[in-house]
Amino acid sequence: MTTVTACTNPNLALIKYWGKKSGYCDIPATPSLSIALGGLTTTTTIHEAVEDTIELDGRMVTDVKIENWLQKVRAEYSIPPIAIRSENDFPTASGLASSASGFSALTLCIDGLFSLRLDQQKLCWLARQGSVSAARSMYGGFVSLDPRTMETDCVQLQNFDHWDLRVVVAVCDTHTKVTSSTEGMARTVETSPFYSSWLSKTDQDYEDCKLAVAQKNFARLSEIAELNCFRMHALMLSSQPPLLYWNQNSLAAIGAIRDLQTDGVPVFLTSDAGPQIKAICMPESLAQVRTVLDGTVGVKRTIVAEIGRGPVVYSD
Ligand code: 2P0
Repeated sequence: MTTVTACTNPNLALIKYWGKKSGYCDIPATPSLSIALGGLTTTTTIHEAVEDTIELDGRMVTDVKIENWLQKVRAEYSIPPIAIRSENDFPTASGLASSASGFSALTLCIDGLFSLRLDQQKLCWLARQGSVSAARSMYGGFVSLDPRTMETDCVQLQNFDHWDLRVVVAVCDTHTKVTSSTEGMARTVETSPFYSSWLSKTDQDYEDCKLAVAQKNFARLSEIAELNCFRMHALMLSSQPPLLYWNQNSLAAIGAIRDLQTDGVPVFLTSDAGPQIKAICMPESLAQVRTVLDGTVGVKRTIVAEIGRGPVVYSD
């Protein structure tokens, strides 16, 4: 085997991770629950080389996050220099967590090429050393990452075909974000007077969301996921200096989704550490939701995803 390729999906959290456990860089403070974004793929290929090289979306780059991650991996396993080539079939500046799909794909490539044969929890642990949310991209479907368990378990709660939901991403800005998630959440933990409330509320949001997903209760899921998203953005805003990830186009997209809800369309929104707004709906409302967001002044484009099936790995 000379090369290994892994294809993974980015993921979208319905219950958010914002803040690490005190003293750790790889353990979230609260449980999160995400969906794999099918139709959006990161494809990563690696092979042995004379020195480490990284090619991202066709360009040779220096990537400190990947280099630091490789150092951590080599502290555990004997890994020779590798050439990495990684491509996203979705825009990197679209706010679609390419670090999650990127680190999960890279983890699977290393496991495959060097026959590490790691079990699923160890793979998730390794991916988390790059980006905590990368552990969730190790699975398709509905996924939970729970730090309250012994191993900080990352598990698939439901397979991709459990519930046919669609996601419409309203791209509201195409520039790279100013404050990274890592930096932003560290600032929140240090400075927000509301961080302890966030910690005490998220466990319940997570349990409620898990139940709504199991029961396929769209109305309940809408309520909990929006609440959790707005709580996270309120928390970000309460940091010092404040973290405002939205722009006027994000507010226009939120307004458009609110209008759809007022008209009785089953749709809800969520948003991460960036300006993009994501609308989640049932397949029968997809065309209407997309048309409205495409027609909203300020929305640059829309991207549609379904529930993803999870990673695929192959070798040559
Ligand atoms: C999430 N985010 O649960 C939340 C919502 C952003 C907002 O996971 O520091 O890129 O590398 O662990 O994994 C972004 O966090 O940050 C994230 P690090 P990561 O999806």
